[in-house]
Amino acid sequence: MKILILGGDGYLGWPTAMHLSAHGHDVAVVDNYLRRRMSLEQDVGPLFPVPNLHERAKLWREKSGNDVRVFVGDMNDWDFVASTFTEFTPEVIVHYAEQPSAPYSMLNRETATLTLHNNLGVTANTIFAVREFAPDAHIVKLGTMGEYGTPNIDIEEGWIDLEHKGRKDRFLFPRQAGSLYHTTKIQDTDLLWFYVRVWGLRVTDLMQGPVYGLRTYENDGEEALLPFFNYDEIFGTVVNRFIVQAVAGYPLTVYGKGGQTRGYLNIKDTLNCIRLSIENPADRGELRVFNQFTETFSVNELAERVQQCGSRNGIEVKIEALENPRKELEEHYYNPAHTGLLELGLEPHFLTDDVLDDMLQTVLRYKGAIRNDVIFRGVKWN
Ligand code: USQ
Repeated sequence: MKILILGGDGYLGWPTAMHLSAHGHDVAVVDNYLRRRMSLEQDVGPLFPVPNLHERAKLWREKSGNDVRVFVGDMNDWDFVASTFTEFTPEVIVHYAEQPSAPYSMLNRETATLTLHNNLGVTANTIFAVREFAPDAHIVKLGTMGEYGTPNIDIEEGWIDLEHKGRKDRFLFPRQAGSLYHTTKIQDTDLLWFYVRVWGLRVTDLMQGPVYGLRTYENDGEEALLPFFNYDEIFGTVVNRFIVQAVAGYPLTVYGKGGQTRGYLNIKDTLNCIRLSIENPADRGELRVFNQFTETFSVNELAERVQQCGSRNGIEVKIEALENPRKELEEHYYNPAHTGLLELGLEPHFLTDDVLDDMLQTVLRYKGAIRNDVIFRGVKWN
């Protein structure tokens, strides 16, 4: 299939491009390098330098013999959107092109409005472009498990059947996010659902949990093809951060009581989930929702696992409970359904000791590049 990946430069975008290309699809990537610019602006950066998209596409061509086309531009700019869609004519659009950081969205008014404009503007332009240039295309949109928040009831897979005063109907599962970034993902879902109803779009909305890892089948640990790997407070996510902190000898930064529980997945499973969603598309007029994670952990459990990983590898790892800069429940019920992707054939790669050890060994190669000053800044929610 002809697949256009929006946000092809990001942590997941480029690995997805190589994965789909390796599986025989005709892939193009779009990015305006927003993530790189935001990192520079905040004086943070990935653990190791990442070649730009043209360079990565060249490296991938040498390795696989496959072409990945590169479009550099802003999906908020309609002229760019129109020319990209007319030139490439996608059958599938994978939409990762969002400001992905909760702390960044909570820094100040400017970062909040950038998050709103970028995330909602790109989603709206994607919808309009599909309607105008690729009406039968399938939109595969990255949402987040954070859309649901942490309600005191079981979380269903996207939808809930309600009975009220003797009558029944089906609704999107209630959503109440914990950051502005996560809130824009709720708004994306609402936009998509509206246009699914009025224009009969074909959409899969993937409620993804925090992703970890570096190694994919396509990069096989090869340095120049590794993903953009952030470990700073703004753009790094908890498992990747804890591994880097362990290597740096920095006490693991558990926020508050550490009972915050989320659904996690290996980067390899993100790629498989995206491919399975593409190869088994949603119907026209369907908003299909999958909860995309493979296992749940609390922050305390993750910290202990990383501490044990340190001891196996001869590194003493300390854990430090910090005052939580975020506003979130630190002890809560969490039981989300996640059967849809397993039914499509997902075979999970769990967070085993081997996976943790492999991550730690990879990060050890870059120990000298770790900047302790970016690990914790304490971006406060209020
Ligand atoms: N946490 C710590 N210490 C840290 C970093 C995080 O205790 O040093 C805690 C946070 O307070 C939170 C949990 O770990 O309770 C997860 O935080 P995170 O920074 O790994 O993830 P989050 O901000 O929720 O966002 C990340 C991605 C986002 C994606 C989301 C999925 O940045 O793009 O949507 O994971 S989910 O968490 O399910 O909403």
